[in-house]
Amino acid sequence: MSTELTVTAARLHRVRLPLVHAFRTSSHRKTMLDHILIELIDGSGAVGWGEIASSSDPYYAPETVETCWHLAEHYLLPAVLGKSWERPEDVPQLWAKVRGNQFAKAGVDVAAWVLWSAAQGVPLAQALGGTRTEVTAGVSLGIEPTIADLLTEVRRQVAAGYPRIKLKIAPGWDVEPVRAVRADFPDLDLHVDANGIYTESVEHLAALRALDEYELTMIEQPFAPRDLLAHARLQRHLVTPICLDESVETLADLETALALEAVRVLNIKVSRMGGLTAARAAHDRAQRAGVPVWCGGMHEFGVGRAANVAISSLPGFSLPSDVSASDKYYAQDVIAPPVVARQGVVQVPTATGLGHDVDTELIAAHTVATLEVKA
Ligand code: OSB
Ligand code: MG
Repeated sequence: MSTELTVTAARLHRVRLPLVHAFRTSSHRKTMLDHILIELIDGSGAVGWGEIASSSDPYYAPETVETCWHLAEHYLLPAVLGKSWERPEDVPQLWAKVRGNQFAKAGVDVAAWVLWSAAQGVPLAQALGGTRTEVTAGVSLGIEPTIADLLTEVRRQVAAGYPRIKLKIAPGWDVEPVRAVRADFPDLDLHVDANGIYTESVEHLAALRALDEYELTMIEQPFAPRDLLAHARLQRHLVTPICLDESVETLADLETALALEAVRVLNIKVSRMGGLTAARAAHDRAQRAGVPVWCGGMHEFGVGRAANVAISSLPGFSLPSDVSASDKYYAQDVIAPPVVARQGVVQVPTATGLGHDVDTELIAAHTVATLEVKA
């Protein structure tokens, strides 16, 4: 069935939620997040929700909450409002002139997919071509004050049933925490994520090569995002597969990484790729190349989390995704029911569209800014 959709109004909500447990990466520490929830509203009054999950500061990616708001208000929504489209894949075409700004684009793209799948009467996962009825979740653990604190967190998450743990690392917090966790959990599916902090200095390379001893599933993004050659050089000396995250913002980035043999595993983030259309294309390309993928996260609120679950239902997502249950992150989530995991497994919703209700009262209670724009 082909339906034309026209978004006639849109709302932005800047929403602040506290994390249940402070999170530290190689670049920064955070205790609360401001994400921008987006409503796209069509002529019939139907609403599609999306989420801009940008960090507040430009340390993971160049975008911030303010740049995303600016892009949505002045470029992306004006490009979409009043235009008719048949499929969500048509929506990114409407802002094709806008370079970069993947996080801002992703929020609007997800809202378009949610609006469309609800209008079609199908679950978002099915609209994307997903085949899994459940997806396996891993947990990403930040840098903790001490090794003992880290071991407490690992024990807690393993006891909750999560089958894979990823540890954030940084120079000075790499071989030691990995050795400690490995000693207590010899068979755990374990990997590390450096968020691009290492260089090819003698000391850094020694630490990265020492990690090869611990049977990690992957080492994620050791070097700076644009330094694909450094990743290719390191991979030649490692048995452990290198996974790329920040380096891959576009399909062309993925193509280059494949050509350089800089990527053996791909972290596909809906936000970092600019939305579900691009994330699915990256999945398809990686599958053709025989590269396993998993879905990374940005501590999404429930709306973005539901989109991550949906994309993780595609067949090439063969490794556990960072789609832990809502309660790993937030005391109360913006969707009902929240995302739950049983023994590390999350069910893919069968309800149409997003597959969860959006809790507008909870959102209103945590909103710090709103904006409505009309065609
Ligand atoms: O590199 O995957 C990352 C959070 C903020 C910035 C970067 C990253 C992360 C995570 C969180 O690892 C994963 C999650 O949402 O559970
Ligand atoms: Mg990462």
